Amino acid sequence: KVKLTINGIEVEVPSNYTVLEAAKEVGIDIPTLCYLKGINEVGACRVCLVEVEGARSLQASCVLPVRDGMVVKTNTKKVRNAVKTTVELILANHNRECLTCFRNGSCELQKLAEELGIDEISFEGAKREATIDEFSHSIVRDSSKCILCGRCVSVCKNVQGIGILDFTNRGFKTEVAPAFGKSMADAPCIYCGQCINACPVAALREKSEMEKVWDALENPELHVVVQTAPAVRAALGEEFGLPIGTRVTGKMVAALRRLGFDKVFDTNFAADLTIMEEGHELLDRIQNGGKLPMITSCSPGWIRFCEFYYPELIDNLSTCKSPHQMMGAVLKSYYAQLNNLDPEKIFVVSIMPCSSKKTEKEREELRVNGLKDVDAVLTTRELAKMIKQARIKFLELPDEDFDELFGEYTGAGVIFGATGGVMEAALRTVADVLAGEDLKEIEYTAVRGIEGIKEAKVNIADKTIKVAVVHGTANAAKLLDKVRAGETDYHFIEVMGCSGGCVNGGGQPHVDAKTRMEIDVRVERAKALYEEDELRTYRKSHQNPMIKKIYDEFLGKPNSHKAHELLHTHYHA
Ligand code: HC0
Ligand code: SF4
Repeated sequence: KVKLTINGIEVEVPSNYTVLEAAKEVGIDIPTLCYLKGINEVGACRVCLVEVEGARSLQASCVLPVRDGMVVKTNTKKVRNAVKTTVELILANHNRECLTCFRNGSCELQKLAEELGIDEISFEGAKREATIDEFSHSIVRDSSKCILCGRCVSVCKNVQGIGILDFTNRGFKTEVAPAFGKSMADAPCIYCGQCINACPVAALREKSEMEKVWDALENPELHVVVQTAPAVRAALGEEFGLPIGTRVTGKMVAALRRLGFDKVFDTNFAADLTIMEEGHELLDRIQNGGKLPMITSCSPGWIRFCEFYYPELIDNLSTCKSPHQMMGAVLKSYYAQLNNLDPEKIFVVSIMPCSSKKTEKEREELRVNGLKDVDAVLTTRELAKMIKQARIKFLELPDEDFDELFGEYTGAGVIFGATGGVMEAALRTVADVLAGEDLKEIEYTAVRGIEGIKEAKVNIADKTIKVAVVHGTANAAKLLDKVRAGETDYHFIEVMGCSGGCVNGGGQPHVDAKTRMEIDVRVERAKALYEEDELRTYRKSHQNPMIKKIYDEFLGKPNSHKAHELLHTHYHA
C-alpha cells in the first residue's frame, strides 16, 4: 500500500495503482481520451494531466505510478488550461459535423468537450485531407474523425494479435490506417470490429445497412423476416439507458414487431440446429477417424483469421455454417414450403452483435441455389438506431414472445453468445447421445468465464472427451500454434474471434473508457445469457420440440444429405 495526497485529501491505495486510479478512490474523475484500461495505457493524448509537487512539468496520470508521500493536484488553473488547450487543438483538426455523425450522443470527444466547457475553438487550422474507406462490407474508416488516440491500433495488435491498423505517414499527415495505404477491404482484416468498439469517436464504424432494411420493410413484394443473435438481448437495453447486463429479450421482440417485420424469429433456434449438426459431426469424426481436433466455425471473424493466418487448420473446421446462416437457409426452404412463399421474395435480416457477419453473409460458398441465406445484417447499435428513428418507446414496451416455430429455443442456444457457450451446448447434447440417457449434470462450468484459454476433460460412458475454448484471436493463436505443431490431443475446440465471445462483439453498444475502468462488460452481459438459460424449460438442443419437428418433417437425420446441402459448407484459403 502507498499513501498519497490528491487535492488535499489523503488516500491509501495499492502500490500498483496509477494516479488516475488513485484519484477515483477520492471521487475524482480525471478526464481521459486515449486511455483504455488494459489495452491502451500510453499517456499519449495529454488529457489526463495532473500537477505533482516537485515535478517541473505536468504529468499524464494514466501512466503515472503512485508513490508514497506524493502530492497531486488535478484541478489547478495550470492543469485546466493545459487540458483545455490540448482538447481544443484536437478539435481544431477534427471534422466537427457532430449533428450528422453516427456517434452523435455516444462520442467520448463530444462529451469531453462539454465537460471541459469548451465553447469555442481558438485555433482554426488547415485540416488533414480526409480518407473515407468504405470498400469492405463490414467497416468504414473515416480519417476526418480520427483523433490519433491509438486505441484501435492497440486492440488490434495486442488483444487480437493482428496489427492491421497503425500510424502511417508523419507529422501533420499522420493517419491511422492499414499498411501501404491499403483499404481495409484488401488487408488481412478479420472484421471483428474490436477497433470500432475501442474508437472513442466515429473514425471507425460499421458499414450501415439500415437503409436497405427500411426499403425492404416498405416493399409490399417482400416477406421480411428478422432473427436475433443470442448476445443482442444482453446488450440492446444499454442503448436505452438500462444498466449493462440487463436482459431485454421480450422488449426486443416487441420492438421488432413494431418496426414492421413479418416474422420475428430467434437465431437461438438455429444455434440448437447447429448443435445437432456439429455434435453429430464431432461424434462421427471421433468414431470414424475424421480430422481432429474439430474446431467450431460459427464466428466469422475467426473463420477469416483461420483462412489468413492458419490455413493449415481449415480441414479442422466444422463444416457447419454459422447459426444465422443456417436459419436463413431453413427459412428459404422449409419455411417457404410450409407457407407457400417464393424463396426469392423472402428477405432475411439478422440482428447481430458482430461486424464480421456483414461480410460473412456475402460469401459465395454459403449460397444455396445461388440465393444468399441472409440478405442484411444489422448490428445491435443499428437496431437501436432504427428503434429510435421509428420513435418506438422501447422502455415502455411489453415483453412479447418470438413467433412460432423458429422462435423456439433452448438454454443451450442462448449461451452461444458467451465464450464457452457453444462448447457447453455441444457437450450437453454429445454427452446425452454417448450416455444414451437424459443426464442431469448439464452445467460445464470449466468452460465458462473470461480466462483466455480454458480446458476441460469430460468423461462420458467409457469415453473421455478433451476440449478447449479460446476467445480473442491473440489467445487463439497461442493455442493454435500448439495444435499446428501436433502438441495437443483435443477432440474439440471452440474459437470466438472476440474476447468474451459475441457479447463483446464489434457490433455491440459502445461502452466508454470510463465505464470500462469499473465494469467488465464481457462478464455482465454473459450473466444475462446464463440467467436466460436457467429460465428455459428445455436446456439441451436436442430437446427443442421444433428441432425434432424439422428433422422429422424435412431434414431427416443430422448430417443427412439434405442437411449437408443447406446447413454445411467448406472453406478454403
Ligand atoms: Fe454469435 Fe452465433 S453466438 S456467432 O457468437 O454460433 O454474432 O450472439 O449470432 O450465427 O447463434 C454472433 C452471438 C450469433 C451465429 C449464434 C453462433
Ligand atoms: Fe483489427 Fe479487427 Fe479492426 Fe480488422 S476489424 S482492424 S482485425 S481490430
